[in-house]
Amino acid sequence: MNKSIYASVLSSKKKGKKLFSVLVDPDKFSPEVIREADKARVDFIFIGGSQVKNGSFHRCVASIQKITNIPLVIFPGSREQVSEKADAILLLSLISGRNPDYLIGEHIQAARQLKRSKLEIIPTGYILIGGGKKISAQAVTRTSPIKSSDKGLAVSTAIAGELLGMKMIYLEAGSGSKTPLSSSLVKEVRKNISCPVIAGGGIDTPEKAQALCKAGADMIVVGNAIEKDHGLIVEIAKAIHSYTI
Ligand code: 1GP
Repeated sequence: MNKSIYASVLSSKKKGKKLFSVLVDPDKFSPEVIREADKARVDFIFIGGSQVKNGSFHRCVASIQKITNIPLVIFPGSREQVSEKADAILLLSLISGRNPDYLIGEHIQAARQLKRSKLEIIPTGYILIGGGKKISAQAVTRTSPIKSSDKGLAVSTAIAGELLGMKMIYLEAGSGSKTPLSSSLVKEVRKNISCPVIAGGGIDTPEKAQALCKAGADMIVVGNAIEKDHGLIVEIAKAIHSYTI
């Protein structure tokens, strides 16, 4: 039996090995991205998003599985994004927001299907960090992000998530954000919790990915930048996988 995805994340964290996940938006899916991810030995493919048209999600899951053996992890934008064909799902609770639908409501709607499925379920605290421009997750979820200058609130939110039993904390600067997470914020969160920290949003160079690894992120997620330039997958993978503490 394959080792569980969460167990492999924990084991990498213990060894100080940083992980790279490529995020696929099903509406913009290109098989070339998956082939490049294979070449670059990307650790996980994330699939999902907050504005995905329904049919494309399931078609895309099936297509990816035909091309690669890289574990496929659902990063759900809504309860419709559940597929038995994936390996795992991040059961995201938007703990930076106060919209009950994204804290627990969507989960209740999907609960029975998830319970019946063989998907590995990884409860994950999802924290939106805002800077300048409004990010799309903010509009979709009708919540306010935590200001990037408010490190204290970001840290307390991450601690609360971990105490509630969430197995990972995902710090999100927003899809296509002009400014990725600040290293100092990631550092503060890392210092105060012990579960794996995921960093995503606006990472578009190997240097930015490496800076967040240095700050303490255990996994880096990149979507938009690699859709525009597939060659970046290999470069960012090298930067992340060669990083040593
Ligand atoms: C978005 O964190 C992910 O939810 C990735 O963001 O598309 O900006 O890389 P980008």
